[in-house]
Amino acid sequence: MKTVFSDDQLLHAPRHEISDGQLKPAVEIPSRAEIVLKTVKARNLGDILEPSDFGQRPLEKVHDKGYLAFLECFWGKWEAEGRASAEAFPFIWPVRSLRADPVPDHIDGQLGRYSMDAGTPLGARTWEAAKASANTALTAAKLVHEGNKAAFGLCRPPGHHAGKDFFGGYCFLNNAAIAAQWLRDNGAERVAILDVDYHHGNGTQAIFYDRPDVLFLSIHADPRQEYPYFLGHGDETGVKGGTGFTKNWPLALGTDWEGYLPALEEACHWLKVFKPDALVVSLGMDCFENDPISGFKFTSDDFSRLGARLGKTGLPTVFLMEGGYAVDALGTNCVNVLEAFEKG
Ligand code: SP5
Ligand code: ZN
Repeated sequence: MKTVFSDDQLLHAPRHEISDGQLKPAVEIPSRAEIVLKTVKARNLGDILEPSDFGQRPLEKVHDKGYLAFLECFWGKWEAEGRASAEAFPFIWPVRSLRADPVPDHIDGQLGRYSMDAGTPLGARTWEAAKASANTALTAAKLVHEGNKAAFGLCRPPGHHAGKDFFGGYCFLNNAAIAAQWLRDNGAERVAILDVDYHHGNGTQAIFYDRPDVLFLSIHADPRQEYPYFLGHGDETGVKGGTGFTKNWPLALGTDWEGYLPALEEACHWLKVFKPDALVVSLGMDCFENDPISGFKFTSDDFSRLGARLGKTGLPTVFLMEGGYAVDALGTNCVNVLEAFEKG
């Protein structure tokens, strides 16, 4: 399987996140990509390609133009105001009874308007890295469109929490949504997204919630107990024409492979019914038992089991990396999925 990656994705290098009432060391860090790349090479998964530049158009098909302009211009404004900090955090949000529009002129207002949490700092080169990550996803999608059975977009920063007009959950551009939309625009009639990151893919779900052409399936920690807390419940099944084309499997903290497998089998059943032209997998490795911020119990071998099961679907598949914060094991767990997919 070919892997797509660009060094520009390392330019987003957050120092901190707000967690447990403190500024804690960031967990979504460049070394995540580096260890996966190293393992892809060590295990000879296949060629490693630089992404092509797809320009602004595929980003605009998923994201709001004002939001994209905000991401692009934010750091210049931050510096122009003479802020001392190396990264920016939002601290106010337009919750119920406050207005999300008009978008404030002030950058602190804009930060809140275009974000969902305080765990996702914006830095000087975040936009470049996020764009490179989206181009990596698009290039992987194109490889599958051109007839490769599968491809791996080594995306970082991740994407699945990012919505049409907000960043959060370490995500800025929704790589999976951008790839799925590009596949739709290039001949695929139906695209399925299977999100196996430990956290619910709220951004991806919301982007396709009213659409029957993109099936969204997500298996994740129950939002009653876990981030992102405000989406990903079992009763969310889509709206309007999209009714029935979103399915969620919220699982209890402590879930292991045995507890996970029935949900995975159901998700694979719906893939069979939907018959997509292509599958996009939002591939988080944070179900791992030693993940520092997560509560499932996957072993490294369970990631091979996951890959083998996905391989059995026989679908052309675009793998895009999402979360996974046990850095030492991240390469092994990720390549276990991809290798087993190819063998299965
Ligand atoms: C892509 C992805 O996996 N994003 C995850 C974002 C989760 N952010 C919230 C992290 C909260 C961490 N709190 C940890 C408490 C452990 N004591
Ligand atoms: Zn996650």
